[in-house]
Parts: sequence; structure tokens; C-alpha cells
Amino acid sequence: MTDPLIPLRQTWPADLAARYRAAGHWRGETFPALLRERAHRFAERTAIVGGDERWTYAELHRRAETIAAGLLARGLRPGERVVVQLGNIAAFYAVVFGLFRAGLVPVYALPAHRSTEIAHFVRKAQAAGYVVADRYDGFDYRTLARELLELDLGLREVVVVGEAEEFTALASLAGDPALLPREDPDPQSVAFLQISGGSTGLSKLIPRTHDDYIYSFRASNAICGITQDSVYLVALPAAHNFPMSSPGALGVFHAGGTVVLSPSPAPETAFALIARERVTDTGLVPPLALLWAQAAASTPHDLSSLRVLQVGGAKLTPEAARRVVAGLPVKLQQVFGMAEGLVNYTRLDDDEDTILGTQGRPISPDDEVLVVDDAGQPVPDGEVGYLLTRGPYTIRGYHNDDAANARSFTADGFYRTGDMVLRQPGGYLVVQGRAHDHINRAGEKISAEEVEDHLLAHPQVFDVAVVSIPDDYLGERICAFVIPRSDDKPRPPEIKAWMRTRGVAAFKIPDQIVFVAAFDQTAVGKTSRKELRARLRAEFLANEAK
Ligand code: OOB
Repeated sequence: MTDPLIPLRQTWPADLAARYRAAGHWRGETFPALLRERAHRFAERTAIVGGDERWTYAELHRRAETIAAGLLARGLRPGERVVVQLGNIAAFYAVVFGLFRAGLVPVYALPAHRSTEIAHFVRKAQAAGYVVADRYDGFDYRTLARELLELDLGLREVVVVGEAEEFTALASLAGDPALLPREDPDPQSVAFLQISGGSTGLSKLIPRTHDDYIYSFRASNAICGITQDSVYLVALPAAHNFPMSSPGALGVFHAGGTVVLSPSPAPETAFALIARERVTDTGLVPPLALLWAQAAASTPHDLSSLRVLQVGGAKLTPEAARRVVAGLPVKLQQVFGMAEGLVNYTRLDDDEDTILGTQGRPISPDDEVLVVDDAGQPVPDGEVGYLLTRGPYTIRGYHNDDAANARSFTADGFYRTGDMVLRQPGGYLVVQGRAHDHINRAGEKISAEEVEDHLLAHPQVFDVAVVSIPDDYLGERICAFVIPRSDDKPRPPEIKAWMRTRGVAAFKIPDQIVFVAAFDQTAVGKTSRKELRARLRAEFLANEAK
């Protein structure tokens, strides 16, 4: 058990920590100090535009202070964890900075998550608080909060943005400023827990420190040309690492620019905001970038303020990259990153072949990248291998998860990313695929094992294997091969509807269900589930090609 009052830490070995400090990567900056200083320096500049809200830096700071004191007055104690599940609304950043100010540790859930996932985060983080909106995107999160409280997991406080009903309204939070910590937190302490894509089973929690995370977006700003004149559109879910910190909203706050929240990434919504707010930068996953490039041709909106379009989260093929560049008159930047740390960018002044054909190179001169074979031996540049990395903003271990840490980190602290890459002589990486069985569905990472576990609980399902199938629009879709218990098999829509009742994010529900009589016994008995999945996928694709 983690003591709630002891700040969580990540431990880099002393020699590396000393190197990162000496190089000026870790400067002892913390989130509370960052906002306080920006509120002073950029007081009347616009920090956030979202819905009907338009807040200056001074206003954001004032709101964060009030939320912080209010949460402590409600009995939350510094060091405790609070699951934050908010969509793209201005309050997201006020809440998060309020939690930082109170010394509370946000755990970032996505709006699509449902009771199964949130319960897992609450358990794993031993969270004491939960912050939701009353409704977002047609869903009432208060019902989710009620379901969660019934599970009796130790949640003591539910805060609601909007109509709170029996819960605490965010707008009602108030407390004596004397309750607030007098000192800024230890820059080496964990500022928040991010959620992993999860290759095996349920998501893991990713502890990021003030020093490491702030370095990642400060350095990203320099690479991406973010300044106080930047206007960044958050089109992807705000809680995702890409729009949060690559350089994302936090990078923009660091620079004193303006963050505009889009409630949807659909071109008609986003384009109107780009025109109205003169947006200069944004980040998208590949399917959305293609959709935008297509829609731009006939839009009535003026997109001429856009300077850089970042694309990442899943592989953008050279052909797709060409289509994006042809459709949108902006600089394309590829971003290959992970919530665990390492982020690669193509540079804005790279030549066209590099921008279209690679996923960039690391942020930091101190990012160590290894590309190795099955035996863990480095392969020469130009050959495909497994990507391992360590560095000044890559975690050294997941939160509270010894088994995952034993699997995912080498003895000398390299994170096994699970990605297969080829490194070009100049250090640029080209992503080739991945070693693990997860599905990258339009940038959402889904564990095959997690979906299989759900489907196995269905009374008419005897066995199941879940695989990724290439998809023109999504990049990959989820396909479940199901062996029914009897001839009386359920219809695929029934299975999908049933899975929805299990309280899981909609993006994890299989796109396609294929019934099979049996799995090849040699595959089941003698080889791993991984090989069974590979075989089923290969057979399916061979049949499709016929
Ligand atoms: C980003 O973060 P996560 O944690 O949702 O997912 C990380 C994984 C990577 O390991 C890789 O498998 C895949 O997503 N990925 C890409 C990619 N960007 C991410 N695969 C191919 N090409 C790319 N450009 O997805 C994320 C975090 C920060 C910035 C950008 C993306």
C-alpha cells in the first residue's frame, strides 16, 4: 500500500539525475510555480478559450487557487490521488492546476472510460477523489459516480462541473487560502498519473514528475516553435498525453500563448474555431488528419492562420502524409510519442522526405535509444528491431505494478516500448509495427487480452481471440474471432450491446465479430495466444484478398 501522505517519486540513478540537472533539462520547475509565475507575467493575456469561457492567465490562476483550497477544505489531503474525467472544457485545466496547487495527484481518465476502467484506476491509484462533468458528449457522469461509490473503493469526494445533484459542485468549492501548502512541491515528486495504452490486460498508471514533464514540453516548445503568440487547438481529448504536452496545452501555457478547446475533432466544429480564434497549431491522429485534408477543400472557413499540423499517435504512412500536405496548406510535423516518456518529432525545417517518411527523432540529446534484436543485441542502423529507451523524461517504472515493471524495463532502466522501429543514420526513426498484441484504433491503444477477457464472460462464448485488422479509415480495427458454446450463436450486434453493459469504453468494443467452429488445435495447445492471434489474422487477410 502506498501511504497517501508520502509524495510518490520516480527514481533515476544519482549519476543520471546529476547529468540531467547539469545539462539544464531538470531545472526544479514545478506546476504550481509555473502557473503563479505566468499569471504574474502574462496576467491579462488569454490563457484558455473553451465553450463560453474565455480566461486570462490571472483568471486561470485565481480559479486554480480556489479549487485547491476548496478541495483541502473538503478533507482531501496533499499526496492523495484524484481521478479526473473531464472532456475538452476550460474547467479541465483549472481542476488540474488546482490539484497540483493542493499537492493532490491527478489521475487522467478519458471521457470514453466507463465503470470498469474507472474502478480499476481508483483501485490502482487508491484514489480518494473523482472529478467529472455533469454531462459531456451526451453522457451523464453522475450515474457513473454513483456506480463507483457503490463499489466502496475508498472514494470520499466526488466533484461535479455543472449540476452536482448530491455531489460537490466545482463552483461551490471554497476554502481558506491558509490551507494551501506554503512551499512548492519537490520537483522530483510525482505530479500526476497518466494512463498507459495497455498492451497486456488493464491500463497501467504512469507516474510523471514535475521536473521531467516540464522539461518535455519546454523542450518541445523550442522544437515546435511555440511562443506567446501561439494559439493551440486541443482537438484530441485534452487528457491525452499528445495534446497535453507535445507541446500541447501545457507547452502553450509555459510560453504564455492561448489554448482553444474544441468539443469535437470533426472538421465542421474545429474549422469554425480555427477561423474565429486564428489558431496557429494543432495535433491530430492520422485518420482525422486525412478527414481534415479532405474537408479543407470545400470549407467556407478561413484556415490561413494555421501554421503547423502535428500528426501522431499512430503511423502516418508516406502516402497518407502526402495527402495531408496536399489538402492542407500547413507545415506537417510527425510526432511519435508515448505517455511513458520518449517523444520524437520531425523538425519544422527538415526536408520533405524526412517529414513524409519518418516519425522524427527524439526531443533530447540525453534520450538514449536502443534498437535491438530478439536476443537484446543492438542491430545496425537501417535494420528493424525493438525500440528501448531511457532518458530525462522517460519513466523508470509504472505505479504500483511490480509484474509490469519486470516485463517492461531492462535491468539498467531502459523502457521496452513494444514498438518495432528502424533507425536511420541521422537518428530519425521509422515505426514499422509493434511487438505486442495491442490494437491501435485511430490512436486509441486497446489490449487484445482485455477485450478477450470481457468476451469470455459472455454466456454463449466458448473461446475468443481478438486481433487487429488493417483498416483504411481507422488504421486498425478490432476483430474478435469467437467460438460459440452451441449452434445457437448470438448475433454480433447482441454481443456488442452486451459488452456495452459491462461498463467499458466504446472504443474497445469489437468492430467485427467472426464466428469460427474451432481454433487450430496445434495453435492453441502448443503455441502461445500471440501466435494464435497472428495465425487468425493472417488467415483472415488471405481470405479477404481472394
Ligand atoms: C501517444 O501516446 P500513447 O501512450 O497513447 O501511445 C504510445 C504508442 C507508441 O508506443 C506507438 O505504438 C504508438 O502509440 N504511436 C505511434 C506514433 N505515435 C504513437 N505509432 C506510429 N507512429 C506514430 N507517430 O500516442 C503519443 C504521446 C505523445 C505524443 C504523441 C503520441
